Amino acid sequence: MTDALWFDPSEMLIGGRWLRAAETLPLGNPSTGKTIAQIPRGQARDIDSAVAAAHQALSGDWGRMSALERGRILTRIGQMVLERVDELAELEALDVGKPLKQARADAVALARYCEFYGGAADKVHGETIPYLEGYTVYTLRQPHGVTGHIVPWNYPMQIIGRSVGAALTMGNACVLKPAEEACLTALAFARIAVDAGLPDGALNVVPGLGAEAGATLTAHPGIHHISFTGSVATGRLVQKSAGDNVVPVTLELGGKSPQLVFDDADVDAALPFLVNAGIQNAGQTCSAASRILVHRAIHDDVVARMAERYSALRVGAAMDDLDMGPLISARQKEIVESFLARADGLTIAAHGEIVPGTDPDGSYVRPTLLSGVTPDHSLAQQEIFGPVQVVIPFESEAEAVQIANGTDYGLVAGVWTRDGARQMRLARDLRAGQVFINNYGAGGGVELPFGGIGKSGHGREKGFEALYGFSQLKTVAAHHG
Ligand code: TXE
Repeated sequence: MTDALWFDPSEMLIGGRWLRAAETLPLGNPSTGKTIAQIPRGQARDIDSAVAAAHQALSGDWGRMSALERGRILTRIGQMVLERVDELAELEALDVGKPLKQARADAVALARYCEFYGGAADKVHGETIPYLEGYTVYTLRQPHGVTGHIVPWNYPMQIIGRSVGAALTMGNACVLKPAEEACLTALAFARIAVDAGLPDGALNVVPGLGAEAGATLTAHPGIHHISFTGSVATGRLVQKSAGDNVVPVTLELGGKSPQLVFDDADVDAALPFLVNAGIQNAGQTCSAASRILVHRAIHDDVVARMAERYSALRVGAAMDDLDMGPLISARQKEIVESFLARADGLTIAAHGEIVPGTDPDGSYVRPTLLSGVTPDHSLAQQEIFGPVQVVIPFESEAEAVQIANGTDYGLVAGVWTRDGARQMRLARDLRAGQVFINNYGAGGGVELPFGGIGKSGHGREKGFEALYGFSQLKTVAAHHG
């Protein structure tokens, strides 16, 4: 076991108790390919116990707690996360393979979610509605009950912050199934939450395989809401399970997000955003800007300047804290390489460099910038989930919008132009849950509602919208004469 571990990762949290599962799974370090820990392989019976514990929490202290008190606990968790930012960053870097400074930013974001939601807990109000004479009508926002959270491996801390943080704020009791590839910070977060005074059963964490613990959780009749972040294929299964139990589901399924660069853009300002939004977390970011659409008049110049940045990128072990780490797994590396094998006929504008001395068993790939790509090419249509960006030229605003909207996805879009009217037109016309104008926030913005259109999913997380999503509205009509 690695020195960075200050707890036993083979234990899961159910009803306030740390328990061992009947079986464990090896957890790999993507930088070295070595096993760093054994984690629980949660089974159906563990999920059953976790759901039962969550129900018990709702009928106990947690269910009776005021919004103010819930907010205080969330705020306390946020403070304790901040105190342990470096430890959490180290765990995330080891587990996910992201460079330390990126892992640290995720830990700070987790704290920020807890602070934001802690402060918001008592600020979600209902309304009074004028109705018939002799009536008083008002609305109440109440928790769904038990919420199931399926979290992927790419941003465990941020996704736990935005989904579990918001669900707890509204008084739900949560069952969290982190990804089998990366669950250390989920377990660490749970330990911090318990230390901060979160009542038993309000948060239960059962690591395990998607097809076992994950599928049991999403199909469980005792769950009242499901929040899922992951692939489209698994999202479909999750939505079917939610349909069988007739419960609401929030799906965040990734994307093929574009940044549009017009010929009046401030290219100097755009450049760092264009590149970083493609290679951040080795491109394994749902809102990665994997397509760069550039006006023909400045296309060659932008490609050359992006290529210059690509050539300076250095890839290495997470702990070496370079520009990019490895991919999460050998499997993800195979997926990315199979996409690159289809790049025949495209121009490789530039590569980054894997620094000498990296472990041959780590899942490293070179960041790759491709130009000369047509909008219908599979590399311009499908989510690669690796450090690969395609540059596509356009002639007019109308064509840019058509290309930008021309995939199955619609998560985020970025627009670089100084023309204010064009900014407004594109904000209206781009098919995306978030539009950034003269900036691009891959994964950022705790306060900013976030979610997709089309195959990117549905439902909104982050900001106050998440609090509405993690609660249900009740209308009370009182007749008093
Ligand atoms: O995803 P899965 P994977 C995309 C990305 C990537 C691809 C495959 O394109 O290359 O998906 O990644 C749990 N019932 N994204 O295989 O299978 C699983 O245990 C319930 C985009 O990792 O969707 C994990 O916790 N749960 C993305 C989570 O689902 C199940 C983030 C994600 O796994 C399950 C990750 C089942 N039947 C991948 N099967 C984003 N939107 O950011 C698996 N899981």
